[in-house]
Amino acid sequence: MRIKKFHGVSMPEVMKKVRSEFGTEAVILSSKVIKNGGFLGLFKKEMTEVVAGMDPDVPVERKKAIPSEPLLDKGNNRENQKILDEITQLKAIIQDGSTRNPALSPLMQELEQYLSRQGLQKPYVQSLVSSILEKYEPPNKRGDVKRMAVEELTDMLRQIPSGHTFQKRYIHLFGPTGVGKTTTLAKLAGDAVLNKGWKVGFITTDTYRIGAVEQLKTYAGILNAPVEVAYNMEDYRLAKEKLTDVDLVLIDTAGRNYRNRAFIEELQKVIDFEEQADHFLVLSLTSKYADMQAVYDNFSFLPVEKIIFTKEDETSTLADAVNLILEKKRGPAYITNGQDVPDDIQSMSPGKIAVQLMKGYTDEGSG
Ligand SMILES: Nc1nc2c(ncn2[C@@H]2O[C@H](COP(=O)(O)OP(=O)(O)OP(=O)(O)O)[C@@H](O)[C@H]2O)c(=O)[nH]1
Ligand SMILES: [Mg+2]
Repeated sequence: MRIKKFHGVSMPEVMKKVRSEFGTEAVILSSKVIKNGGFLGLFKKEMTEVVAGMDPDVPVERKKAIPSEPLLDKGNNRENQKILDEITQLKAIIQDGSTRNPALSPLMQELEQYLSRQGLQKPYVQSLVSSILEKYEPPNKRGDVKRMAVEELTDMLRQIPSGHTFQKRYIHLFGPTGVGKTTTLAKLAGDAVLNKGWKVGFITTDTYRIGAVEQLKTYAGILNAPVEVAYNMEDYRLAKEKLTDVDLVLIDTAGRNYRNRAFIEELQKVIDFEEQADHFLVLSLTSKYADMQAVYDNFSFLPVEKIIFTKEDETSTLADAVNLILEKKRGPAYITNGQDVPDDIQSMSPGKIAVQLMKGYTDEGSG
């Protein structure tokens, strides 16, 4: 590890120096305020001193070439015990597996641990913590830490377009089985009919699951909206022609195991992706992150602009939504939080997500 001291008049200034020399991988080992300069001990200026370290990329060959001098010295028991103790400590730190960085202030360590426990991926935890250290004076109250984290997280998420404004005439929903596509489509239709006074129509291409058409027809009946069923691309185009007098057409699709690319190819045979339409991928927050990534990746070559995350009420954290948004640079259009149509859906903004993720971080106590 390369270790170096950095100085500056403020923490943000020093952090900038650390980053420009050591990059984002730098580890802060300690920080303190020191007095510098002056004359005969007078007029000294306050400076911030940070000791930072960085792991240079040691090539594999060099690692092998380390001389084979014995680490433990045969005759010196006390010295040997000291080395063994240090190795044990290092092992414990490595096995801990958390992002705990003992060089950070206790409050910032606590923030790191909170975010990691929520399930936020390590690089995002680290970049959040370093932007806080870079931009603000070191916080000394939990309330301040929370406010800064919400602000920084909002900033990170704001780079990626989110929300939905009903600009396009067609809305398509795709996604794995049972994530809530049909229910969400009914919620969106409810919003358009009840709040905008629009006339809506549905097309369903889910001719696969028994009862799927009836399920949609039940919702459509309540909203007094027509339903067209499409078995193939020709039906799909005809259905659109039949619905020219409605303001918004909502298109439901069958839930399939989209970790398998073949199902996406099948989908392309029925849905026209060239169409000027909103294409939303629906993912349940109760599913495993690796599976969400795999499904997203399979859809990534299609014009899927945004993600709808469902079943927020069945999970304790939005961390995986944040991970996916930041990793794939695709924002959320909505988050749904219950089975009730049309109420249990929220348009998502970066601020709301940030507040949600930090809501378990209380102003007092630990956690
Ligand atoms: N808890 C909870 N349940 C939801 C939510 N959205 C949908 N559901 C429930 O999830 C189940 C499946 O919903 P559907 O809308 O049929 O899901 P789908 O994706 O259309 O399912 P397939 O068409 O079979 O792939 C139903 O019991 C819904 O009530 C939500 O936000 N929270
Ligand atoms: Mg369905």
